[in-house]
Amino acid sequence: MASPVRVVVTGAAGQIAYSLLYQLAKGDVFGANQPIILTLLDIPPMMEVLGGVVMEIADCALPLVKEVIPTADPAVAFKDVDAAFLVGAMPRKQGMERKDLLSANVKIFKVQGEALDKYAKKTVKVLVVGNPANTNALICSKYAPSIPRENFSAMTRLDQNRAQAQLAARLKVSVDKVQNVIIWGNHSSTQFPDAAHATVDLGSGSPVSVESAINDNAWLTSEFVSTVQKRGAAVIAARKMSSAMSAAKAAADHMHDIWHGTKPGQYVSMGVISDGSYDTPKDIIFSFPVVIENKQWKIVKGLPISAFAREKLDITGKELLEEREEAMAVCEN
Ligand code: NAX
Repeated sequence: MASPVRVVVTGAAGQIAYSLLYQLAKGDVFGANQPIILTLLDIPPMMEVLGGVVMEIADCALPLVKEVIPTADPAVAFKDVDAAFLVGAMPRKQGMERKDLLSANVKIFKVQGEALDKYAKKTVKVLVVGNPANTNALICSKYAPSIPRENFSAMTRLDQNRAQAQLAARLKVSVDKVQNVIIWGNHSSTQFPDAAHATVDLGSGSPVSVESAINDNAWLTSEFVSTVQKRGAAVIAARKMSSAMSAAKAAADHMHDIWHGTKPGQYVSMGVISDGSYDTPKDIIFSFPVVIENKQWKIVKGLPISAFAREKLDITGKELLEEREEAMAVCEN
């Protein structure tokens, strides 16, 4: 049997982690035969709750789990990790401005970046889920200069999965028949869910463009976009809590694809360090379509960008530049 992969989950006593840990422990992400050591980080007041989570992992009786280490100490949590799911962050409280949330959370990611730099393997793959995910990933990477910037990514896979599900429902096909829908930019309400390059297999075996299959450009450029952008808020309104099961599934999908690669002809969206592709600002974590091979992503280049898409890419890029500025001011203080 392979030697265990060492994986840290932060915010391990929270609701996303509660769904994510089961998927990790049963082999959905790193492989059905890949043993795993889980280190679970949360803050000191959550240690009792975390103890309950550890009991439940044991009670799942899953053979791949070799060890579970609950801790409030980043030095323990990040020691020699191969993969990191940075889920833990402060939730937005009533009356709190976006700016206040950003200041509180980027500080967490500064500290965790420093800890990754000091304790993790240099090959560690870091997925940032905690919001504001793109900017947190940027800050985390900045404070972990000994780890390649390409090893940090931010999660927009939930938005991609939501978009794919909306298109599949509209086309009355199962979700796997829809491919290559793109989420551009920030994981926020300025994100741009783009179906212009998406394809659907309607049963003939050879995919056709989603645009031609739906044949309703007004829907694709208005209702579809806003439904995906506002899906998180719709879930909160209904559930009184934010997306957790779907967020955990998306985190698992994201890391699965980093680990095992994307399928030929398919791409996925993730927030990665921008090289200025598609005339986006450089050095922000921007969600692009990527293909992955040997645990390395590459931005899919050369897709035609319509005037409508251009405007959307510019709006979300501008927001990320503003977030970067605010975050740097907080961290340098
Ligand atoms: P919860 O509030 O249920 O759990 C968060 C956990 O993080 C808590 O147990 C808390 O004690 C812990 N925590 C806080 N500070 C910490 C620190 N410094 N070190 C370690 N742990 C710490 O939130 P949950 O619903 O699990 O959501 C977690 C984060 O994911 C939030 O920031 C949320 O906004 C974000 N999301 C991101 C999504 C994305 O697509 N990128 C979608 C889902 C989700 O909204």
